[in-house]
Amino acid sequence: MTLNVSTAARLSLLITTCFAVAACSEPSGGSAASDAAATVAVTDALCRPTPNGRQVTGCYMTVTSPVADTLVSVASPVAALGQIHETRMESNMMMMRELEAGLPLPAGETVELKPGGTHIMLMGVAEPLRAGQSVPLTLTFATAAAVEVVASVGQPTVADEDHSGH
Ligand SMILES: [Cu+2]
Repeated sequence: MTLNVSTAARLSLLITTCFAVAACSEPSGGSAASDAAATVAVTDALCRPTPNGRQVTGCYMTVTSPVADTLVSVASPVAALGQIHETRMESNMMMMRELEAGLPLPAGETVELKPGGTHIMLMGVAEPLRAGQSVPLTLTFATAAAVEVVASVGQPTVADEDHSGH
């Protein structure tokens, strides 16, 4: 709950700052407007509860960028490390691999991070994550401004087999 409140406060501060900047630069041209239009939309953020005794979990969300961009990293205060993983079949085995160059976001296309596909992996999760909690995530992009979201903790509704390797 503390995290929720402080994240909300920071977000509203961010929004206020954006409005102030847009208002100041409005007479000089459209650059502020196009920056605002390039904001990446992130919805449906969800992190799985951590399995007993494990400090690793997967997070899922949908990401839509109005212009071509790349999701380059994801960080969270609850985890030592965040990685972007893809899931692939190799020799009939489901393998996960870090997307070291990030996840491409084609212009205007909704990119789904979901079980069995591309996902966020949080590692070094110090405190166990339980259903009903929330997890702040900061997404960093190659071009667009970073986006902060609060993921809820729960089981995804879709079939999942992607974390058998962890
Ligand atoms: Cu993974």
